[in-house]
Amino acid sequence: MTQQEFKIKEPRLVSRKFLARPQHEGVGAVVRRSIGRFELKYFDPFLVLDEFSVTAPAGFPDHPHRGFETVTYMLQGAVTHEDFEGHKGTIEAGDLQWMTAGRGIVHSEMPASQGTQKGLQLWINLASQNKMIEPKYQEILSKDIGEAMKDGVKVRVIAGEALGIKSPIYTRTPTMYLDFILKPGSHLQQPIPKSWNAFVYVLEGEGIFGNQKSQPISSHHILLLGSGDGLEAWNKSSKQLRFILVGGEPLGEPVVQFGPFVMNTQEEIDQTIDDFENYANGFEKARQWRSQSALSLDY
Ligand code: FJE
Ligand code: FE
Repeated sequence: MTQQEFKIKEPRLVSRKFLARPQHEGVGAVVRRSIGRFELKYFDPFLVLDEFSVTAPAGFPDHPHRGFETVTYMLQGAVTHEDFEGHKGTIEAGDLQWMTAGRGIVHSEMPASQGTQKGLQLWINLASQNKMIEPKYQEILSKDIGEAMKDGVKVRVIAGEALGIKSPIYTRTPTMYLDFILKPGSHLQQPIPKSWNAFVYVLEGEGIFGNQKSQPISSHHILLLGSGDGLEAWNKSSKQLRFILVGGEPLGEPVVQFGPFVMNTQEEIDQTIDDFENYANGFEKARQWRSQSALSLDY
């Protein structure tokens, strides 16, 4: 059955809603954190969702990660990343970096130009058997992200599949990540696997989600979706509506987090801190390394 023929039998309703207010993170950066805040510590398999805003000289200087993936999707401006293996690049508006930290990455993420750089960073947990894998990057330029348009609904397929377009991104934790723009008066029906957790984060405009009679939701809100086989959304306003729909298969494993290290047990976290301090088990190259941006800004 093709996606066009798919009928949603059990639309998912909004089960919880949060407004992500600005908070300070990194060095002088501002993030609107929806997942990862106190009231919503974890939405299996998602650890953090930040809508970030950085203006030079602010940024996210040299810091480590272990045990999960970071997905950075730029909305405005550009960010330069550099890691301790010499992997370096700049991601611009519409570009995507899908980084599997695995056993360990130390990197910096800094504004690449003047003005304000905006984007989304999502942290996706890895299953216990994948936490110590080799780090890996998947990078896609804006022009290479698959898009489709149908009945006033435009989608950019970051991960997964929509309107017959498939993303080339390999998701170790099965994930869908769709960027939708709905013209005024349009209606969306998007299948979501039944066993997955899924949420909507509104970027622009106002939308109605789940139930046609519910109140319109505006930007910077996250909506956790309840059970069902898909999402229905409506734009009944006079402006365009933009939001992301993200879903993932829950891992159902214990989570022990210490800042940028996410493991299954306290023993594994203690080992990780030990590895980081002693440049071992994946952190060997951190011994001598400092990012160019850190050196030039004298952090
Ligand atoms: C981090 C504090 C941080 N959200 N959004 C502590 F700020 C970070 C971190 C980020 C980050 C980076 C970008 Cl480019 C976008 C972000 C948090 O780097 F990793 C820890 N541990
Ligand atoms: Fe990082």
